[in-house]
Amino acid sequence: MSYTPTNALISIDIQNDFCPGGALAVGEGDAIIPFVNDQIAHARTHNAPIIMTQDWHPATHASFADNHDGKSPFDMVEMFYGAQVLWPRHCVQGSQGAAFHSDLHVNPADLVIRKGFRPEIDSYSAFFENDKQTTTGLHGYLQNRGVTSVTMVGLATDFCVAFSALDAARLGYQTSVLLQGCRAIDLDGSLAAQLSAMRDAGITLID
Ligand code: VGL
Ligand code: ZN
Repeated sequence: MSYTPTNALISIDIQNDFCPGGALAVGEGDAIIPFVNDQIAHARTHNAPIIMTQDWHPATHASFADNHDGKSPFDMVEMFYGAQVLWPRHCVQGSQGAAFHSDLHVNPADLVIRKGFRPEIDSYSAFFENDKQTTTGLHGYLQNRGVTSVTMVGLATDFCVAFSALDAARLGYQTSVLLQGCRAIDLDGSLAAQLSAMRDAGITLID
């Protein structure tokens, strides 16, 4: 007899640079970690797939404001794939800022997806880069493991978590976001906008 869990836990970008003291700190970013560790332990007891994403940029990355003459963090620019926010330099490959927060229980993860490593494309979603076409490989992995539903936690609610959840729903996964396990950047109303976009897409938001 064998039982294949169909729900995967996906933890998004719980890295030092998104936590207090980091280069792109999300308010209370580290406060979610005990809750996330509980979710990881729960998933492990059910043998449910556990996936973590890691924002992983080269120093030359096009999303960094300081790679654009005369631009500042949080300015908007047009990239070949559309509008893009410019960010402070963050999650540079191999840096301490790119490392997972040391309190996060990383060992139980089955798969770590690194994203944002192509210099010319930013990548918020765990599934597709911001051009909406280049894949990370996560969809194929989940299909191979028989996953039909996903539960998401992580940073930041209104960017990488929302983009990941919206792609998951579009790909046909039943998608839930555990808001206790998320914190937001909230740039110009982005949190409210993304929460309503997720609701409109049929994503279950759990308080
Ligand atoms: C993120 C901005 C830039 C995120 C990553 O993890 O939400 N936000 N890179
Ligand atoms: Zn990034």
